[in-house]
Amino acid sequence: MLNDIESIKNLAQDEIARAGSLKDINDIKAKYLGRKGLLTGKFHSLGSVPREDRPRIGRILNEARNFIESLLRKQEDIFRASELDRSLRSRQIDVTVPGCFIPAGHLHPVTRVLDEISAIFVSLGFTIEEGPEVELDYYNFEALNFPRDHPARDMQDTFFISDDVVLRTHTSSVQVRVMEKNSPPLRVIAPGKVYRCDADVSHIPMFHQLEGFMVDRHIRFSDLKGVLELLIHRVFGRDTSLRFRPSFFPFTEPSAEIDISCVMCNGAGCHVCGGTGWIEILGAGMINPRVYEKAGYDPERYTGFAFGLGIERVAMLKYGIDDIRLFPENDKRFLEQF
Ligand code: FA5
Repeated sequence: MLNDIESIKNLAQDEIARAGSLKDINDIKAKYLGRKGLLTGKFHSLGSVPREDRPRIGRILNEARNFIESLLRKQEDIFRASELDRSLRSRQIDVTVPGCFIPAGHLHPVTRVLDEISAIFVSLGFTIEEGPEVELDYYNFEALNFPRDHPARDMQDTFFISDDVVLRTHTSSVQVRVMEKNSPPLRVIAPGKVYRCDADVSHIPMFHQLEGFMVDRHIRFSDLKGVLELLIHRVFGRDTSLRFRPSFFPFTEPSAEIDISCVMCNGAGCHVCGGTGWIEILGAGMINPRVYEKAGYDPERYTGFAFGLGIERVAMLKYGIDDIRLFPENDKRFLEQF
């Protein structure tokens, strides 16, 4: 028995020394120490050893098992370490390879101007409201004192969805919606997209407007002038002058179109301002009492002003762009310049 144990130990030691992989180690473990392994077999035949020799033989068997197990563990550790080393080497990162350039995006110039102007009004205590772009004829025209057959409807080049539904042609459509839900005092801006069947170097079919209106007791035309002057000075600088020209909108009375001194030539006259030194920038006026009637306000009690600003026009002047159609094109060569 002792000779058998000694030769099993030596055989196992030889095989472990010759093992070439983790798989070999597992096979050797099964061959000697597995359920039907050579050394395990000797444990099973311990019963046939004379009783007085059993403790000694048992101890020798245990020592043989510990010996084989420790050789197997050692060899297994060596194989695992070299496998890890191999896989780390194959995944090595070359820190000298040039990186991939991920260009950082930025806001569209129209969004920038819209945000800048909105922030000015928020600092004056105005709140921001939104209205639907697919709008009822009622809010876009009727409630703003454009009766069905009014010729001023033609000025707006409307896209009709049905007889009673349009793509809103201006953000003035938000006025009566807000008035219906709130009582004065009101200080509101309503920025957003509007649509007109209109396209040339200074007109596009989808553009942005920012509506502003203020309704309270004793609001006067001079309040409108003060607010617009502050706006223009903040956006274009304090040297920019404003000019109010009489105009017509069915929903304001009196109405005005507001020009600013040309920011390209400082009012001297150039191709951008057509040699006049002035550029039209927005429409405005005192809210027509007929609009208050639609909203259920008492026109004897409240007065207010409203104005509507074309955002792309402001962006054109601010950034010196001579073709409005560049804004919706989204050509990166254009957008990257901002
Ligand atoms: C209006 O839309 C009125 N709702 C403005 C208003 C509001 C007046 C409140 C009184 C009180 P108008 O049609 O002029 O007005 O348009 C206002 C601005 O929108 C213009 O000054 C211009 O800057 C811009 N705009 C008009 N049509 C286009 C277009 N097709 N493309 C780009 N900008 C445009």
